[in-house]
Amino acid sequence: MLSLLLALGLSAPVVKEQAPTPFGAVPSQRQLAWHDLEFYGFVHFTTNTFTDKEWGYGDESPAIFDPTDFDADQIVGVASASGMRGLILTCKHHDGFCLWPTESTSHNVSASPFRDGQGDVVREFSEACARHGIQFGVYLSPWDRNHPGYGSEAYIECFRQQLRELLTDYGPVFEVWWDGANGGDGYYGGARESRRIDRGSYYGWAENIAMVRELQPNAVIFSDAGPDVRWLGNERGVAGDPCWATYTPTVRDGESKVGPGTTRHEEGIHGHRDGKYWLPAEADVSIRPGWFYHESQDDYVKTPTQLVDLYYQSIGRGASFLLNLPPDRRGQLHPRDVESLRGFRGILDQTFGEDLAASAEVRASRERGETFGAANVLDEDPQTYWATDDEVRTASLELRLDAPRWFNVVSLREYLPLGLRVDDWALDAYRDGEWREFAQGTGIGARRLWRGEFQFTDRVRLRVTDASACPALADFGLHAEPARVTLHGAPEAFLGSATVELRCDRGDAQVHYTLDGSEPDGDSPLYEQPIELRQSCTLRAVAIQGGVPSPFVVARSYEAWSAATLLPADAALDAEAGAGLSYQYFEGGWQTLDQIEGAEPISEGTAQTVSIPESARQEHFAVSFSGLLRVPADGLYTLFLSSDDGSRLYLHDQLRIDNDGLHGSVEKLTRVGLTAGLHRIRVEYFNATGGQDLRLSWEGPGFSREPVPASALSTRAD
Ligand code: FUL
Repeated sequence: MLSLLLALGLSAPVVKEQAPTPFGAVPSQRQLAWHDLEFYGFVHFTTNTFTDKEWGYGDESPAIFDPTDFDADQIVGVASASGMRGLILTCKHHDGFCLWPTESTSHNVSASPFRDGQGDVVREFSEACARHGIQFGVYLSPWDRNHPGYGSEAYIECFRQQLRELLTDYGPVFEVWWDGANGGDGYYGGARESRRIDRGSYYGWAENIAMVRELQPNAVIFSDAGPDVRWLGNERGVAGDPCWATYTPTVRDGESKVGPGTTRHEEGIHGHRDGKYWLPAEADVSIRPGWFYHESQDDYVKTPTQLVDLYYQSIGRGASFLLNLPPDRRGQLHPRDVESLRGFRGILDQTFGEDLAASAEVRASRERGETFGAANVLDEDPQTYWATDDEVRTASLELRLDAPRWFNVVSLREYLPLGLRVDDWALDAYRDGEWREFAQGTGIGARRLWRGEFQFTDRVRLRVTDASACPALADFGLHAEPARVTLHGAPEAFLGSATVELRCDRGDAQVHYTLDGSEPDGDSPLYEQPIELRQSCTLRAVAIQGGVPSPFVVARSYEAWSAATLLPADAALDAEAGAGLSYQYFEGGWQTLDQIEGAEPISEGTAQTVSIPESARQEHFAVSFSGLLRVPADGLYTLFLSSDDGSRLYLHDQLRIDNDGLHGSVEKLTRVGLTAGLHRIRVEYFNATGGQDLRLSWEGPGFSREPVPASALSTRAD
């Protein structure tokens, strides 16, 4: 053919190399668009904001929904300034109150004083999203604790009408969010009873999905079962490492079929390498312990540093990051949440504002011709990628920078339309005449962020060490986080005096600090040697590079204690019966530990550590542990209690940690001076639905933080 063309004097057509064939499950167009969002928010707002609850029972009067200064633009403006590309509003939470004037039930915003009964929160919200150029999504709880017909066909009609209204009247919707908490006790139009439904079949999911497809073909649907985006099984916002975008949801024992709330969601954290579907993970978490606003949690807003960690633990592992921002009773985001988001954004902007690889030269060990050349990983175009010939399973890409640079973040992306191809990889830096490996990992997918110790080099290499199909990589970037100071040595509480050491992760930065809690700057004392602390104080330190202070400010309060304040061991308790603690196990639906009082235990036993007994069911149970804590030496101890949902810890029958309430995994601590010997301890815990977690750890004189071991626990003889 070619010779024929030449003979005829015609030039040969430009033959582009053929693209590799896709491997395994691949994303749909709507999923590809969703991957681009990466970071978006939840807004939990309803009657719960005014009753101070996490789950309304369904009997709340609409009269209480009365925000004093609702401002959708404030909420959406803050979200968009923090980098969110969409917001999902709880149009209806489990209590059934609808934030729009729906025709489906009178239990809605038009029966409230908000805008004199003429208001529509969903409209104000969706319009504010459009004004700020971010996408709008809907949370519509399948469970409805208000509706009289919940459990029968009548409610399904109502649910579908609500869905139809939300998907028809409020413009484009990017995500429909279906929760798995389904069925249980509620008001149900006055019946006040418990209603169980078959989660797999009751809602007729196939028809609901078809309705979303018909009315909003570009919207993705979220649930633990997908079909487009999956829950990853915890509400801490942390994806597994690796977190494959491919997944095959399977039903839990006792459930009829795959649907929201029926799956083995614990498998969502890693996904399945050979999963049947492209069903990527979404990592959801609240900026506060609760999903709704509670004034009592104003001191527990996640810090910028914690939010940045979550960014790497979600987006950095290929999941999306869904961060909840709960408006307060004014109907706006609280100043502390706003401040934290600003700090978070500042850190990310400084980190990702410059790609140190952008002007590098790039070479590949193998290339699939010019169209799929190595340079594609450096251009800004996500549609171009580097690939190798089909049979290649190991290959490398080298970046040569114009001069040695500091970096501690590496960003990688696969070209998703061709599926997940890379299994294992490693990163090397060229230093002192040789390649040195500084990282390795499994899986790349939508985005893989390696973050670790600073490297200083002008040559960086990615090695694909194993792949299931020839690699196809769209992005390879290098970034430097602002410098960060860490504190070492002195514990947060000490007897007498203690010494603290300040370390900075960048050799080219200087550290300045204050001891009176004030903001440190270049005029504050320069850190030169370890600081001796003799009294309670708040230490704040910052790294300054080239005159610019880092947005990472480290702050810690230290307490100086005296020996006279130690809590004495209970001399009457020197009889120990055996290792571990006694426990009682309860079953039932609760929102707080107070409600368990007086309940009869279903079983009793001995537990080696404070953790959820293996025999416990998935949801709606409680456990109470009691016995003795053996304290090895006089001194200061910190006890940390982490739980999802609520927990409490008592020492000598005195409440020391109150971590009660419905919430995701939250850790609280108590610091206490104890003398050596036996101290009475009790821990109470309950789980409603969703993720579950219970951990007790401690640190004390001579040992750093560890789970409280069985050897420090004993049952009581009496
Ligand atoms: C959970 C719900 O029960 C919580 O209230 C919250 O809406 C969260 C995002 O999903 O399972």
